[in-house]
Amino acid sequence: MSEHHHLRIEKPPKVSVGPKSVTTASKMILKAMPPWKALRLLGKLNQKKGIDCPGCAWPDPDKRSKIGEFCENGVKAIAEEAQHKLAGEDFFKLHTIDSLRKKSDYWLGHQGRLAQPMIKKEGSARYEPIAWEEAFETIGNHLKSLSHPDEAVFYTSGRTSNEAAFLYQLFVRKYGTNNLPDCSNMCHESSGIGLSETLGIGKGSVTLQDFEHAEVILIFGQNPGTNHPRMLSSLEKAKRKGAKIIVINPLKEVALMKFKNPQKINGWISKGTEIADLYLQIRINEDVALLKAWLKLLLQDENNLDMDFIRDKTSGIEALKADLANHELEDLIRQSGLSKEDVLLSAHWLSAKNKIIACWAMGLTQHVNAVDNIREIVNLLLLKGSIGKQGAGTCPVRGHSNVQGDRTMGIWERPTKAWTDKLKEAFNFDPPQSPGYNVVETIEAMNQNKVSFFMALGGNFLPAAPDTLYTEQGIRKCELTVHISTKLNRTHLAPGKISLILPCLGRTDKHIQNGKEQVVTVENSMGVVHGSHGSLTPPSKLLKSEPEIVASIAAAALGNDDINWAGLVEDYDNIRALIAKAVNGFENYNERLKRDNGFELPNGARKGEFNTPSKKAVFTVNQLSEKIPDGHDYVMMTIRSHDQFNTTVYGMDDRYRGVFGGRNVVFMNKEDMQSESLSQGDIVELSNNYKISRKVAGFAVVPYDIPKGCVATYFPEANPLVPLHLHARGSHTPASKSVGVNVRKVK
Ligand SMILES: Nc1nc2c(c(=O)[nH]1)N[C@H]1C(S)=C(S)[C@@H](COP(=O)(O)OP(=O)(O)OC[C@H]3O[C@@H](n4cnc5c(=O)[nH]c(N)nc54)[C@H](O)[C@@H]3O)O[C@H]1N2
Ligand SMILES: Nc1nc2c(c(=O)[nH]1)N[C@H]1C(S)=C(S)[C@@H](COP(=O)(O)OP(=O)(O)OC[C@H]3O[C@@H](n4cnc5c(=O)[nH]c(N)nc54)[C@H](O)[C@@H]3O)O[C@H]1N2
Ligand SMILES: [Mo]
Repeated sequence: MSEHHHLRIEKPPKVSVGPKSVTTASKMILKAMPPWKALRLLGKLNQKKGIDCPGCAWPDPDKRSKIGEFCENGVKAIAEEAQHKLAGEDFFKLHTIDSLRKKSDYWLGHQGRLAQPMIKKEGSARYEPIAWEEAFETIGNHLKSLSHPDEAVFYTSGRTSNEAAFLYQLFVRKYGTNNLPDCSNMCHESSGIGLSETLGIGKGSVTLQDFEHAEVILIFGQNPGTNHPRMLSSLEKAKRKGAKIIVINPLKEVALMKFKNPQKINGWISKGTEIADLYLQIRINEDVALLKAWLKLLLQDENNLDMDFIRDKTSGIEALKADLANHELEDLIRQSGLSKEDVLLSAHWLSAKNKIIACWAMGLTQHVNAVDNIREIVNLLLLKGSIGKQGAGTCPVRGHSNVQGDRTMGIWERPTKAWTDKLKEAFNFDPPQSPGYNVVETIEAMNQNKVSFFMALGGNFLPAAPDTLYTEQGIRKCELTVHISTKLNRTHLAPGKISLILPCLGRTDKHIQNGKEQVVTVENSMGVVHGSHGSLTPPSKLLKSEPEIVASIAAAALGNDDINWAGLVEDYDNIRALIAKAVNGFENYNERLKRDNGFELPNGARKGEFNTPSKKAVFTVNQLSEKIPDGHDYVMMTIRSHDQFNTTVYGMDDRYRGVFGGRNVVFMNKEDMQSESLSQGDIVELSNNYKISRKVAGFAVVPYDIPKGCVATYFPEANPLVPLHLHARGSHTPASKSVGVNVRKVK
């Protein structure tokens, strides 16, 4: 609780980005590396032939700023990775695993880059060095010893390049399992499921250019000022061209209200651009109620709708109308927590316009009815014919910089038949057909002793997952855990009986194979595939690239395999030649990559072609939010602060929400505080009681402009409260934005 000595709460600022963001980022990068290195890196960020920013998956504009595309959180992401400091043999000699567990995530992340392969042997209390070859042999032998390939699980996080991801899934399927859970399972899985079912493709349909033609942009459940800062430039441009922006979010996120563009000098001195024309402060998880209200209002007059589109391109409108007839407008508005005026005004704007873009992120995907959220947005766009035309469409804003690419490369526990058929044809083996474990199922299977081997290609599984205690218990039951990582993290500290840490090159590092510099490729949020050219000398000579590590493990586990794994990684062009053979849309991959901006993958919905069984876009009937179980007073969302990347804590401040020096806080409505007799800074315990009772203690109360009955905490501190089995219907995405909790003052 000592952290609260430093906690300072201020009024949130009125404008985002601007000069403050440049100074904050500069300070952070200069702490991590000398100025010459910082300048070199910044000049390469998101430039053609430069480094794809590991910060998020927002696409780069065709025309880029000469000084580098500045983004505060992009700079923080590379400062975090390109640290000068090293955590190697000496570091691990100093600390037992138990002593490291007592440190904060911030401390763990600031011990430098992992420098050499390490092993925790059975019964040992610490990690010690191991040679690469021995590490690969240990893994290969263990995998060969399992009685069934399904006893092994292979997790992926979304920074992994296309090359590493493709090799990984090929190896895992040749080994014989589809146990390929990934961070997507906790992230945009609900979007993928909802969009595939209704529009025939799990990805968004818009391009960056569409933002310049949109008449209305809806931004649901997303905080781009922190998580996708480069999106703000697109929104600013859209506003200048006359688009109206409607934000739907329980919190007033400052960057969605006012933004000063750091790319432009007048952005520094002006008052900033107002982003939202209307800010709908909805109650947590009541988006379907609002959407249904809009649908009802639009359906009152055919002139509001695109009747030709509905007739020619869609199916299911009658069932939708019948469902809406069961709901009263007044009830829906009341449930949303919004004022009638605001709902009517926004519906009026939607009725008059036809080019609508809907953007969303975790505020919609992490609820029990998350897939319903996405499908209800599709209903709205279909009524308006706002799909498959310029200035309109779906825009799920992805998280990790290559999370979309990893899925395109086959990282999926439920591969389609088309995918496995193509693998079979290209590689002449029988890929497993039965579905593998997703994240939630992995945790359950571990706890039931069905999993003996857990490997992670990146990420930080333990704190990212729901029900931290149960997840930790599961991981510790494994015989062997393997972590391919750049930085020390909490999952390394919950080892299986034996545990390996295999340190890899990061996005900023040069990949040299056979004396030749290599390029890796990634896919952004809008389906453009392009290269990323690391430019720094790797911090330690003992690091290997992800493709090389994966290939070496494959060779060790599969023995006499007909794929020349070592030969493949000698030149990444060889891997891309395989991808070209096995993945639709990647024909002539190597040649097309040489084009400056990369290339766009096929996207039916973008052209108004829907790859559903009926070849039509599908209207669906969706459910309103679930009630929080009795005995819980508040619904809690777990969100990101401005100083973190998922489980990586860059710093202790959340500047845009006025919170400094601490992360164990709970944002509450002032009236709720009054009724609980709570004052700012009071220390509370948060608890809940689903099937299992859970609590976290030592959270300081922060009064905030948030709807009554709703509270917010930071991820991952509040993850112990997210029940494992509270997840989205259809996608299994943990409902980490709508968890029932109680708040109790600690005397
Ligand atoms: N700097 C930085 N960049 C990142 C990340 C990071 O941690 N740091 N993470 C990356 C990843 S993996 C991802 S997935 C994205 C995440 O990007 P976001 O989705 O923007 O991240 P969250 O902080 O989870 O924010 C969710 C937003 O949804 C709102 N919200 C919560 N519940 C509801 C609801 O029921 N309805 C509505 N309408 N809104 C709701 C919250 O108030 C918040 O503004 O960012 C990516 N980029
Ligand atoms: N309660 C709650 N839980 C959530 C969320 C939430 O909003 N609320 N969000 C969910 C979401 S959207 C996501 S995406 C997941 C994130 O889950 P993960 O993707 O598993 O977690 P990260 O924190 O992004 O992973 C950070 C680690 O990745 C490693 N790393 C960084 N760069 C590289 C690299 O280039 N290569 C390799 N091999 N390793 C690297 C570092 O060791 C670092 O410690 O968390 C989910 N969990
Ligand atoms: Mo994510």
